[in-house]
Amino acid sequence: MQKNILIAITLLFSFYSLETATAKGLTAEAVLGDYRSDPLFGEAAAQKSIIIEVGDSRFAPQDIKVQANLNIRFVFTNSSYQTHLMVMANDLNEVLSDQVFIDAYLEHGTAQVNVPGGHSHGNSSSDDASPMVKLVDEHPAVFLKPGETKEVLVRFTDTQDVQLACVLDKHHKQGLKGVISPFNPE
Ligand SMILES: [Cu+2]
Repeated sequence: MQKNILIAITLLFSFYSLETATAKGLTAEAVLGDYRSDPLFGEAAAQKSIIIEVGDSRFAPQDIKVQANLNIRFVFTNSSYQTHLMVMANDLNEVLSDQVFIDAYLEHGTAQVNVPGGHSHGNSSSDDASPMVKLVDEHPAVFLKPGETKEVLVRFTDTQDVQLACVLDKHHKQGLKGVISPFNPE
């Protein structure tokens, strides 16, 4: 009888100390490793942020200089009454002629489910605050309904100029077109 109580007390203490030890060692780093340097760690992976306000016939800034080989976070806010699909490409015509690419964003935009609290879920994360770092060849894009703010993480691997434009309803011809110029630091 007494032996059982002793065992019970011993077990209780060992559980207690085990729990305490685990709680003390339980940091984000212990679970996730060096997550801050993980390129998939979204916002934390951005080394620079650029805020772009999209209007009806122009966006600002429209002439953007970025350092090459850095993760640049582009945050777009649509302050117009129209829907825009802002895309980056070395050759904008490649995107304009790629209706499948454009349609994927349009469908996603309408199929999007809004959850109370403002967080949105879609069945594709291609234009959401996706934690993926995009390359120019992948044609980084954000689909923006009026009033929406969305972001995309991009890395420019060379210093070739990149076109940034809305590819919907010929908006690029109405002024929604600009240039991103990557540079290498001296
Ligand atoms: Cu547009």
